[in-house]
Amino acid sequence: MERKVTMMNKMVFATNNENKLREAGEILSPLGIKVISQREAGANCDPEENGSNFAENALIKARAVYERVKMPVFADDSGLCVDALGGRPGVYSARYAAKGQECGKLLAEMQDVPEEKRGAAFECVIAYVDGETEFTVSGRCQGSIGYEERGANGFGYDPIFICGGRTMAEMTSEEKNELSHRGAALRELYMRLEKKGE
Ligand code: ITT
Repeated sequence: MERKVTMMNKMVFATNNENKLREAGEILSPLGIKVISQREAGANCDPEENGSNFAENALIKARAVYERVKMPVFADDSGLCVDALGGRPGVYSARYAAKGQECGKLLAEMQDVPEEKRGAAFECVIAYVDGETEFTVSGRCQGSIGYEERGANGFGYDPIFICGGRTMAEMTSEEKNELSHRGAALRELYMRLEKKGE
């Protein structure tokens, strides 16, 4: 991926999550896109994410921030979908457990689930809105749920989500960006924007 998006190089990421902002900056700035937070753009929106899937929630956030800032905006909604829990917590991640207690709650629910049934996927949908166009792109990362928290370089469910033998929180940021659901969706976003600019 060597070409650069030239027609627009500043985009607002509609999130309040500092980890997501850092990841997006690391992935998009080498591609020529400067990511600024909604706060830096003068917005402070936190709309009710009451959609029934990731795409609906991502669009709710992107549209709300676009109305405030009137410049290109993207928003993500992401979460963990666990096979043994019928896809939960999924889109309800943020409402599933108190912040910082996600891993403990999930580990407790999974304690009797055998190794071969511990499959899960991180999913991410990014919505892009610029007043003329809106679209969504998505990314997915397949893995499994561990039995304990491992690693310090992560947030949310990273310490219990295992991919290629390590938890996401045991990887360097560069390794996580390569593999992650949000990394995949951000690269997809870049490709869609590049096509749009041709
Ligand atoms: P915004 O809505 O402001 O973007 P949020 O933290 O509420 O921030 P989400 O609703 O998209 O974000 O995600 C809900 C939770 O899902 C999040 O707090 C994490 O616990 C988990 N999650 C999402 N992406 C993750 C990732 O890359 N690594 C670990 N956990 C993640």
